[in-house]
Amino acid sequence: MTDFQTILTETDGRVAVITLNRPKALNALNTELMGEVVGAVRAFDADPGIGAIVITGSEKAFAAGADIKEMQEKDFADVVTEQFFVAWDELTRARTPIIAAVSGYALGGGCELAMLCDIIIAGENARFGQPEINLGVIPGIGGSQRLTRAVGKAKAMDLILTGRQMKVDEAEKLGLVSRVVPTEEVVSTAREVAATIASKSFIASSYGKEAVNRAFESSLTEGVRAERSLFYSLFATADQTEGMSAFAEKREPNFLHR
Ligand code: CO8
Repeated sequence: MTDFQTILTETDGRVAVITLNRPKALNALNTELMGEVVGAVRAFDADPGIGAIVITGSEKAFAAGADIKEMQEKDFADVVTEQFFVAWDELTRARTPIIAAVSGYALGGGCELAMLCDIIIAGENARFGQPEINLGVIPGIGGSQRLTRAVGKAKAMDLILTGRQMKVDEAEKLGLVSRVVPTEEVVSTAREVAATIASKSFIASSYGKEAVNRAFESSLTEGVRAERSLFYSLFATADQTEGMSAFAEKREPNFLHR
């Protein structure tokens, strides 16, 4: 995977790392960057050697939002005909767990990108917010929906209607972020979490992800039914046999991965 203009990619064992790399624009998300991130995630998700993906930015900015200078000239017909930013939805179809390692600004589309990921590891300097209201618009990459489901109506209304930035302690208290660590340890912690996830059975981790995501999209009864069906089907895998045998034999499991 080479020839990217706006991101850097690397792999470390079964972990893939995608680093947003538009430092002069605080990693503002333009169409090119979206295409590259989505393409890289698609490729890593199809790679049997990869078990978890980390998406990160710089220490100053995970991403300061959609690229305002790119959006500035667009009118209604442009955004409708281009299906502007719809491609980000593809991240939700990745089976591989994705971890956002967030330092600095995660605003607008940056906050939405973090919320498109499965786990958010945040640095002490992280700032989350949906400031689109200051530009005369509202979130457009799922922010009004995912933020509301993540933190509830009261806080989502507050953040989306005032456009204020939220410090990391508030984000952690609200359950938006999974862990807060010193800023300089964000990427290393995310890599460690990713390596831990990548060491498990891939089928089990992707089903675990699917089951949790189902909670966001269905009723409790339907979600529990979906979980049960995923749970039962794992008993058809060699990884279930291996995992339970390893426990009984007091040894580490050797999962097939995929
Ligand atoms: N877009 C484009 N350029 C940006 C962006 C952005 N979102 N954010 C920062 N930049 C650029 C600045 O223009 C500046 O460039 P230059 O040096 O050429 O002037 C450079 O990055 C550095 O920025 P600042 O000088 O402003 O840095 P500061 O440290 O002073 O401030 C802030 C940092 C507070 C993050 C500030 O840059 C800021 O407020 N940025 C905009 C934040 C924002 O409003 N984000 C929301 C964007 S809208 C959005 O995300 C909507 C998504 C939904 C679209 C879906 C369509 C369907």
